[in-house]
Amino acid sequence: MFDINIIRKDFPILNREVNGKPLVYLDNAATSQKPQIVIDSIVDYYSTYNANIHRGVHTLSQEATDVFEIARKKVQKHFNIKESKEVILTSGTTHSINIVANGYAEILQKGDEVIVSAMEHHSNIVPWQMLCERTGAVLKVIPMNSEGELILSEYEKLLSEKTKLVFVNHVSNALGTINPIEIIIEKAHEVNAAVLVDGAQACSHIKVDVQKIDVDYYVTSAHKMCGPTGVGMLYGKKELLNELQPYQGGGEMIKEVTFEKTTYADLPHKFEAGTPNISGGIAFGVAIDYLNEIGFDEIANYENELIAYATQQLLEIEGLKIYGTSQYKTSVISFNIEGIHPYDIGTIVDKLGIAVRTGHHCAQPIMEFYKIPGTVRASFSFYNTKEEVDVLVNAVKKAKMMLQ
Ligand code: C6P
Repeated sequence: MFDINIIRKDFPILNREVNGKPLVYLDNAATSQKPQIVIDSIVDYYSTYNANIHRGVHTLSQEATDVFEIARKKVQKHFNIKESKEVILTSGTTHSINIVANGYAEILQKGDEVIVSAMEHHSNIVPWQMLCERTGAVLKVIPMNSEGELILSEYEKLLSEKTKLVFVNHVSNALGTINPIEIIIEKAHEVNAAVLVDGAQACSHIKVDVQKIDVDYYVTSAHKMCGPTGVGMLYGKKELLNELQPYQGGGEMIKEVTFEKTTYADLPHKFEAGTPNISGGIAFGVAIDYLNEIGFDEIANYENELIAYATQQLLEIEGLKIYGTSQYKTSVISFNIEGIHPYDIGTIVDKLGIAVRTGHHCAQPIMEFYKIPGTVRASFSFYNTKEEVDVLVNAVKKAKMMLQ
């Protein structure tokens, strides 16, 4: 049973006030709030079994190693990953993408082509541009339409035997569009190109089965999924990850080191140089359990109701325009009011206790497409309420009155 009142009690931060008003947290696409059980798991690690992992024979080290590896298995199970060695625990989506992009520096040849979409976060653009500069590969872009949907017929025209990689987000952080990644993957595989899907905005709303969608690399951040910052996942098919050079050298990623030559450890350790974010990895596993206990179908149903209500209420405000109007959307509403800068709306609603993000959302090409400086982005989670939508709508109306 999805009971919003019980769920809200799990999140201590939701009790606080901001500027003398109850906090209305609508910046979930930037980072989610954390339930007490996730916070407790971090405190528990540091209070009772803090030690470095994979290194010591002593009891604390073994306890910490066991719990960290259990967390890896939770990630594996959640995403239906075939083998736990295919789960690389990274510092987050950005780190995961850079590992793969760096690995392809040794594989791509001058004149090879890679394809990105027009609605990517900078994290899924810049590392590939750097790769193209290093290798002489050519970056092509899948265009989008004014609803904020990728134009698949144009994508198909870009694909050829020269295409080596396609990288696309599962859900756009600035528009909320859910991209048809199954079709994108299938078409890329027809020309033997590998696909990396950036799941940073998808994994708190959608339960992803990497084997079912047959994706080659899937990346995400724990902090978008009620977990802590500084930890995330790189999933890659074993045979592909084995072909990539490690991104960083250091402790724990080696088999043998001499001054003449170093051989690398097997997966996943080859890509996990140095002491990892141990408490973060453990808490990531706890967050995954927490979300599954609530249930992804329940989360999606509830959030869909919330987004439909918020969209309808906001559209009643004259001059308000929503960017990202696909019918396939998660709970993000990006909007502007004619003649008002998004930053000014964000500042006024903050005075009323409401957290939204304003600006380009690290997705400047989208803003360039719509010819706008940025948007106000309200992003909802399963712990938000219809009453909070009303607070937002009233605050936006007030801001409009003050600014126009
Ligand atoms: N988007 C937002 O407010 P990191 O910072 O590595 O955890 O995630 C980067 C990232 C990559 N891809 C997508 C689709 C994202 O949305 C993000 C993070 C936040 O939209 C912070 S910029």
